[in-house]
Parts: sequence; structure tokens; C-alpha cells
Amino acid sequence: MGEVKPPNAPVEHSHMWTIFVRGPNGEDLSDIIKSVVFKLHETYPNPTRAVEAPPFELTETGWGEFEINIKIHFIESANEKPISFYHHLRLHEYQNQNSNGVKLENGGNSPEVESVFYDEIVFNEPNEEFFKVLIAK
Ligand code: SLL
Repeated sequence: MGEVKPPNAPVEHSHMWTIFVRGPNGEDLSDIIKSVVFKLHETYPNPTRAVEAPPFELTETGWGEFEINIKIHFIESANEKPISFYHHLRLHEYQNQNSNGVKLENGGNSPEVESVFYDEIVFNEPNEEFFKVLIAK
């Protein structure tokens, strides 16, 4: 976190992190997604966080490693079951290093690390209304 550490963040929190669900080009998916529920490690206050509007993302501070459960609820008219999966968060001290693990001279601590997964959701036999929404994208 360095100097951006929020004044109310507990001392043991080493990182600020953001988790998000978005289109492959960063596009807003609110015409397809109604809400995204992120279930955080049980040590967080109110660990079940529902994001009901875009951007479907959440920023927190923390430490260590833990799984985040992500549940995507689709728009009501789609009549599709929510999908649920996990993202493993690793909050450690990352350093710029080459492929042999040798630290780079000008590296130092990298201020930001990204771990982004691309996935494709296939809707089998979507209803007519949802089909129109999907092909309009
Ligand atoms: C670990 N098993 O030891 C994990 C636990 C828990 C992280 C990590 C926030 C809440 C708090 C938080 O980051 N919890 O203030 O504890 O790596």
C-alpha cells in the first residue's frame, strides 16, 4: 500500500486489492449481469458483499492468501441460474525478477500486480429475450 494506506486500515493489512468482473475489453456487462456477490475470507466484517450495479468490483485492504467466492447473477428476464467460482488472492511482497528469479537492478517493488482470468460463459438454449441481448453485444 505504501502511502495510500487508508487511516482506518488495520496495521497487519499489507495490501490494497480490487476484485472485478468485466468484459474482455473492460466493457460494462450490466445488460447481462444483475449483480455479483463476492464472499470474502471470514475475517472480514460483513464478508458477503453484493455489488448490484456496474462496475462489478470491490476494493479492500488485507494480508495473506485466501479464496474469494464470486457468484454472478444474470438479469431476471434471462431466467438463468447464477454461476459461482473462486479466485485465489495472494497478497505478498512481489518483486521484479527475471525468469531465473534474479532480482532486476531497476526493479524494486512493483506497485501493482494483476492476476486476471479470461473465461467464456456458454448459454445453452437461452430464451428469446436473453438471446437478443446476447447477440446485440
Ligand atoms: C493466511 N489463511 O494466513 C490466510 C488468512 C486472512 C486475511 C488470511 C482481512 C481481515 C483481517 C484479511 O486480509 N484476512 O483483518 O484479518 O494467509
